[in-house]
Amino acid sequence: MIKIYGNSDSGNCLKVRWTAERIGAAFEWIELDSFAGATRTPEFLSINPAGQVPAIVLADGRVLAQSNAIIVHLAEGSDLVPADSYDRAKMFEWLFWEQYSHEPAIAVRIARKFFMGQSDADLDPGLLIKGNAALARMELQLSKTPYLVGQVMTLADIALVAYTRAAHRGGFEIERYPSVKDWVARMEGALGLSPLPAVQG
Ligand SMILES: N[C@@H](CCC(=O)N[C@@H](CS)C(=O)NCC(=O)O)C(=O)O
Repeated sequence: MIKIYGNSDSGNCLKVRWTAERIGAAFEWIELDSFAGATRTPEFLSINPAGQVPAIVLADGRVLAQSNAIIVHLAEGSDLVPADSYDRAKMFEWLFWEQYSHEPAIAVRIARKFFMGQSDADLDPGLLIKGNAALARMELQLSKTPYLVGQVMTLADIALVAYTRAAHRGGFEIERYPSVKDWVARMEGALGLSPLPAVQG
């Protein structure tokens, strides 16, 4: 059985959980509070020296970290990875883009504003600009195709929906991106997720 070390508040970790569930992999979820330093203990550092979740331990003891590397490994050979080489490369285009141009703005703003309670005045204004640019990039694609790579759901959609569905927690207005909003609802339906509640106050 695969062990998944994760934090249920982390989109990077949830994308691993959703992929494992979707492909029907047997797994044990080990919850670690990354906000409280649980990824920096000697025990966890011996699993992932980078001190981050998600990390998985395969049945034979091999370890894998980095959310998008993990989901690619888990979903190999499934319908979440396009057979066509161009479409597969497009999926990777979105996965790399997610880690460089989406997650560092949207996930970071969610963490600082929603989980750490920082005020807008204390936040780097560049996070809002970069996050809105990422949402606009997604809107451009999703106004043309129902999923990021085209007509069917791939790992790109699972990876990108993790923080996009929580973007309002970071102060982003998803209503400004109607195709993204519709896609989030479509993805939540496909993954069996309830919409996240609006943020109070
Ligand atoms: N690029 C990594 C990012 C992983 C990451 O930032 N994990 C955070 C939780 S979302 C973490 O473990 N932070 C704890 C720490 O750095 O001490 C991935 O996609 O897996």
